[in-house]
Amino acid sequence: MRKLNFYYSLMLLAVGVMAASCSAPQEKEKTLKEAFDGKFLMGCAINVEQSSGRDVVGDSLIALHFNSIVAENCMKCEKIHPEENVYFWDDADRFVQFGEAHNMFIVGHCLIWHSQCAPWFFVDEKGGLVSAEVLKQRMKDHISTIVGRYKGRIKGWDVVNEAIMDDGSYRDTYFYQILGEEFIPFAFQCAHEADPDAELYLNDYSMAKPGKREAYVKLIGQLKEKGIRLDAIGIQAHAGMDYPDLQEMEQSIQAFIATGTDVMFTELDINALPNVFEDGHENAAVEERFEYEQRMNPYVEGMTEEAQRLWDSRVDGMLGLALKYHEHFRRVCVWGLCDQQSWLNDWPMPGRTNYPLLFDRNYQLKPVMKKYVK
Ligand code: 9MR
Repeated sequence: MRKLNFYYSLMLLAVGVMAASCSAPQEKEKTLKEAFDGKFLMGCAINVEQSSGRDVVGDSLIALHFNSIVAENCMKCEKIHPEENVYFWDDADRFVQFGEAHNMFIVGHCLIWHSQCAPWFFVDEKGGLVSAEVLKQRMKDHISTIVGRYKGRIKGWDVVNEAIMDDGSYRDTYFYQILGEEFIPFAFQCAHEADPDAELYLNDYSMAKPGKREAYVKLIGQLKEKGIRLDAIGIQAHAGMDYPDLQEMEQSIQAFIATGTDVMFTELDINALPNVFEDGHENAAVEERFEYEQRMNPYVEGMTEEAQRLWDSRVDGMLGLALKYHEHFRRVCVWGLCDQQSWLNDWPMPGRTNYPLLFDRNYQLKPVMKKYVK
């Protein structure tokens, strides 16, 4: 009897081993960069905590999932060039070193932007606005010093950021007031001279708006006519629960591609919270601010299932467009790693709990992404 039990146990063990060896091996989940490999680069905007190694968990996720990075803030004029002839390189250097250490396609953001431009840039010693000649010299110094320092290491630059209004008119910035439309080709020329191999981009938000679309198509044509290098249009893609209209976005993608220029989603995030702008307008202008209101912060304890479903469908909608046009999409870049790190917790209303990114507050990839990485 005991012998029988022994053989019986042996048989059970053998059956178990056979079953285990016959069952399909566990499929390892892909990383995001693997999931979209061959389609487009997967980028992430990183903050100085991350580029300096202080966000240890975040850094390991960025290294694992992304093959491109962009500097969220440390290369903006007021940070990197706060006074005339004074540059602050520490954060930008660390950002570039981080990208190189992980073999990433490194993107510089941004050379010419009205916002976050250091105040000295437009002012002469008497406090008046500088002449066109002086502004051009300052732009040239700024661009050639920064692009030159990272020549061959930063592979692409947002040269001009947010130059056009939603209705298609030029934004009334000091660059425009002093130099007119010429400030754009001039900036591109300076960047190209400083690193002839670097890719050069125009970058803007609300690109699904017809006025903006038309203005950019026209601008691309003008730059091409002048023989200016322009590699791709950066569609920032700061989206929300009800904007942009995906059909309008698709029309913009098609219109840009039709000019022979590639496209990218450069600052993708999806604002999960109620739109505080009265007319519900789509926006990413950092200077717009509202007082905190409790009713505008409904998901402090977490999103409702219904809101989550809608949010997920917005992610699928945006990624669907990038996948559909992947032959012309160079990169999809998210504007931050985890929800708690997003600028959208404090813009345009401070102190809200937002859920705009692909990783949650516990550094977990959100369920909506599982189908892409399986
Ligand atoms: O995410 C950035 C935030 O941390 C900064 O405070 C803000 C001002 O510099 O800029 C945010 O990034 C902006 C980007 O540089 C350009 N497009 C709009 C982005 C969101 O405002």
